Amino acid sequence: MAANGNGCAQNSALIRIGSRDSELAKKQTYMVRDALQKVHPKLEFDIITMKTKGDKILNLALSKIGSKSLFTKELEMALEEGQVDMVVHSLKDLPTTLPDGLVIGCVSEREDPRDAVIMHPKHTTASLASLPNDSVIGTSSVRRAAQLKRKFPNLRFESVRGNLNTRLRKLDTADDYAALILAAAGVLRMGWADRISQYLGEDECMHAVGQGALAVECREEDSPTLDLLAAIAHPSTTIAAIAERALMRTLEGGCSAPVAVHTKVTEESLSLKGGVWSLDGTEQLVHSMSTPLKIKGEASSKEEPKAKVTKTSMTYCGIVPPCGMEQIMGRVHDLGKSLAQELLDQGAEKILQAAKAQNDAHTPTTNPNMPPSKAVLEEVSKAKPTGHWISP
Ligand code: DPM
Repeated sequence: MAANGNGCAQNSALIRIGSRDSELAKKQTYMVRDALQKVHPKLEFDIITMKTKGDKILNLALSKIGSKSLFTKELEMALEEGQVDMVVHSLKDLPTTLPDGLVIGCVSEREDPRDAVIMHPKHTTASLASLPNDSVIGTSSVRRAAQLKRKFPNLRFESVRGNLNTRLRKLDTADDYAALILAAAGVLRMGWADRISQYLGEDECMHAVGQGALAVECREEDSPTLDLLAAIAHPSTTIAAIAERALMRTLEGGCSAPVAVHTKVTEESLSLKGGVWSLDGTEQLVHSMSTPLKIKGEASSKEEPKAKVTKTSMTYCGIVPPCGMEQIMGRVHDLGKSLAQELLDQGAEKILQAAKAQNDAHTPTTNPNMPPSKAVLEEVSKAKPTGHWISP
């Protein structure tokens, strides 16, 4: 909500929502705005769009830029400075540690979290298994490439940049790629369901942490905005999001590390499967764990969150727990951490460190969790702002 001079929220009928300005990002922001409008018909919402560093750097692969908040930083600064009251992100683009003073006020219902195959028009009846040897698959995700190289060693994987519209145009109007791998969620939200030839199952390609869910970030002290967001929080998606992010945070994985998950939330239990891969997919560690969700005396996972968040005393990997579900969220957070610890005990650290070192060998950045080095920034300043980075 509108901030006054000292950064505190005050009651105001106009809510300003920050968003990246790609078509998908705006579609996602409209979804959140419409949900809020439905619950709060009297309020007025304004959407303010901006470009992020990730939208401007187009000549480097995601894993090579080496900054964790590539798609979020400029928006978070606007939030901190009180220019906007909330920001809508794809949850998977939000680092597991947020800047001080900011929280994820709510996670909305997850779209299909799987990855999908979009074929070149000449291959529409094919599947990854039936593509000719040495076909080139476009993806900038080391997570997808590692898992799919393992499964389909006869295919080649190459980076593709640009937002969803740009990528699809690159696929359709040239012969560079036989297919693209994209998150089904983005493709579906763009209204391109008919372009999906194949959904990848957990045995082929486990999805990214947070994939398919939207997160709304706000200032932790802004109780009126937290109250608004509580009304659109989705409990079972929040359960999955917290468990997955706890796993990622404990593994210290980022965009440069092949880390993937598969999560099942029912009324009774949460099952989380997590995996890490070497960049070429030859090494793999996968492990699963589950925990009951219904414990006597606790709110059930399906229970509607009660509105009115008075104070955010505790967050889990930056996420404010839906009201009355603090205990459950604490337990699913512990599950994500335990699963990561199990993977670390089995040797995940060595695999992840080797993957990061291999990435760094091709880039001047030494630590993928650090901001880009001077050499990378020089490359960035040379990059022509011809479009955006990826999708949202
Ligand atoms: C992150 C990754 C990618 C995005 C890495 C990964 C995909 C990069 C690529 C962290 N963010 O998934 O392993 O394929 O080159 C992104 C997309 C969405 C959010 C697009 C996509 C839309 C889906 C969603 C980019 N971020 O993955 O196809 O809401 O989850």
